[in-house]
Amino acid sequence: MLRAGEQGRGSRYSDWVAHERGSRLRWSGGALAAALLVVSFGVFPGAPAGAAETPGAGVASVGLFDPATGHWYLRDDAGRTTRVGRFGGAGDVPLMGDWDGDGVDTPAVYRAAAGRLFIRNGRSPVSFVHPILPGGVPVVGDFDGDGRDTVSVAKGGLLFINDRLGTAPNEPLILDPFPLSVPKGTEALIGGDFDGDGADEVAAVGQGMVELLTASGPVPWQYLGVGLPVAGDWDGDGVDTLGGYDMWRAQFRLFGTPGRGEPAVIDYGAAGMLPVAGYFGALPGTDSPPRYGAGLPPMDLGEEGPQVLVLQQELARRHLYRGPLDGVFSDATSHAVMAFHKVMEVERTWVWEATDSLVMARFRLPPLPVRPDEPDRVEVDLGRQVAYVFRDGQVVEIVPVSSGGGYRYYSDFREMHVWAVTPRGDFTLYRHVVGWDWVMRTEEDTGRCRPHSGDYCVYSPWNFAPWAALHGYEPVPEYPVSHGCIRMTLWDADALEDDLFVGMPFHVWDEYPTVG
Ligand SMILES: [Ca+2]
Ligand SMILES: [Ca+2]
Ligand SMILES: [Ca+2]
Ligand SMILES: [Ca+2]
Repeated sequence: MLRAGEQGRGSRYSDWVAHERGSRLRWSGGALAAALLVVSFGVFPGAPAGAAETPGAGVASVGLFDPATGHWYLRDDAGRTTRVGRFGGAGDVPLMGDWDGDGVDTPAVYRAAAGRLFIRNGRSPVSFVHPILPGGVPVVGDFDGDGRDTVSVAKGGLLFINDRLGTAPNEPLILDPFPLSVPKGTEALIGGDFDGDGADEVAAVGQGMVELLTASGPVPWQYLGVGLPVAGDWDGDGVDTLGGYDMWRAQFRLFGTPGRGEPAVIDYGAAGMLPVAGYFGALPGTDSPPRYGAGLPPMDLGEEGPQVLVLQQELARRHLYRGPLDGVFSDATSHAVMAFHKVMEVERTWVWEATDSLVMARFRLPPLPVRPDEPDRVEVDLGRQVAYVFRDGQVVEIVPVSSGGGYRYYSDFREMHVWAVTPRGDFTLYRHVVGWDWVMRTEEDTGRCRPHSGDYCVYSPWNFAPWAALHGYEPVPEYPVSHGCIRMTLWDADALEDDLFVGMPFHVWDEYPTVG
């Protein structure tokens, strides 16, 4: 058993390599339970929970990678910064590890699209390039406890641990034959010696929840909350614990033993930078820190990376986003950003603007009608062009919509000129068809339309009046454009299938007056 305040990683490794080699990740359920007890209830009473300021060679530090410049800002315990690089760039996942086993962690980047791992050792400009699984989620760790960190990549719900790929050229990839299963919805993997036995385990993080990956499957472990995960031995007790980098606050929060004490908070951050952690060794510490700045950088359609994931998480938390949390600025992400702009009454653009982080900081819903006798209902705000879905008295979805454009047009169905106007008032959803459907007139109409043959079709309509439904359609622009129906995106129509029901109250209004 380790003592509190056990020294540095280098000595720990040399002590442990002999008897820990080959122990691997194949914990039995019982061994894991025992390990979890150690972690959860703490057998190190002398260990200050989450005290990152404890001096000593064995204390991990945090840093930031700037994808825009390839610079790495490494922060030491005294808060001084050493800048290294340039190494890596936009789209790269920054990693830190002790690739050569000298006790000092150095950078690597995982270039997912290309399936390449670039490893840099020390301050040498030489880096080693290894082919590696593309399009996966990387994790660094010393999984076999030999003192050298390696990179493994999870894909398709499986993580094959790899104990090679370091600072030797042309090192063959030797994957462990027993893959660990990775939970669905995993956003990041993080390696660390969470039980202090000298070999690293892998934790999976998704929606702020952390699960430990074991040979017998993922095991729920702790709640991390908002932030990109890092791990390290912040207090030098020989046990790694988690931390999170909160981009919105430009702040690291370093946790100690789960459930014990408050996290240590380090204000260190800059918009657009990504967190790393490790044992950086003796650094000069004479460089300027990155210019402090909270929030996310501007982002465009098609952009990928952790900052996009952080944005998706926040939009989902605000009920604006119903797509996958995959770090890809997709159409669904773009429409969620549009909904955000509509709700906040700022310029209706499809991209994340430089000023949007400040807008998000003051995000709140506009005044909405109070209807205590209608806990489940829809409120359509034609002024902002959004629909609010209430369940149990709470807004559970904010949906960008496009309503009647206010122009006059000839209707083939009704064989007359009509105005493209959405009816206002208090209604009830009375008819629903799943999938593509004609523009419906009566309850007897059935879905027979062919969406690509020139028929005027709508997707999964919810009628609230004759000729008027909330339905899926393409496109859903930022302004009112429909013939009188209320358009939403096809994916929102699918996502709302479980939120809406026939008989649900449905209210349509232009502007809800602010009280007072
Ligand atoms: Ca090293
Ligand atoms: Ca190793
Ligand atoms: Ca371990
Ligand atoms: Ca620790």
